[in-house]
Amino acid sequence: MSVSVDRIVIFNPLAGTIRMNFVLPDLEFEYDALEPHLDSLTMEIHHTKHHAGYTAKLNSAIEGTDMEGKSVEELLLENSDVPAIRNNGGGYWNHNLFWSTLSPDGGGEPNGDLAAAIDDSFGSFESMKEQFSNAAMTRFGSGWAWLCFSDGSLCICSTPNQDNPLMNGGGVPILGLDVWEHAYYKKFGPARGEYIQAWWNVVNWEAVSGNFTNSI
Ligand code: MN3
Repeated sequence: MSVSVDRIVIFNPLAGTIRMNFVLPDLEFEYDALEPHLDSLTMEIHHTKHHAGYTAKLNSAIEGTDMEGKSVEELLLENSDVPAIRNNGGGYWNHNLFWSTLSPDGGGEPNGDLAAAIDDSFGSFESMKEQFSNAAMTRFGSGWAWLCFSDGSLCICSTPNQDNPLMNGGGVPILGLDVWEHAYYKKFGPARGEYIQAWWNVVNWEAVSGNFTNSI
């Protein structure tokens, strides 16, 4: 699995136990670093309110249950029938992937093995980009678009809410785009298509290539 799970161990002197919690990861760049493509205020709210909220609610959902101590991937695979895990574990994992595949130095096209795999699976980078943008555009309501590795090739899909393909055997996501309105409405209003086009300029293909290598 390509996305690291950040956890801290807490010693609770009252309970006399050691508890493990999921931790909101820091971004590797400033909130305004993706301007003018993705705006600073949206990035800050998205990270400190939305992603932080999923993280806190995930920790609450597992506290004191036999789900404590599982990795987030184990929770998604084994416990996604629990709504609080599906929504908040999904939200936690999805945003970890999202931030890690963004960069102020992003955009352009991948190279190496990932570029070859995209050509094999979609014919060309442009064709993949078109299919991915279409999946993101046509996801009704809130959700995500995904580029996944599954059964030896790459595929594109979308999921509702904070679901992801790990939950339903749809493959291992190596790139995901958040199309919830909270991800774009302040800057783009209802123009989701403009947000999608802006986002391509900050995709960190080096990170996506690393995810691809780890998933095959
Ligand atoms: Mn979001």
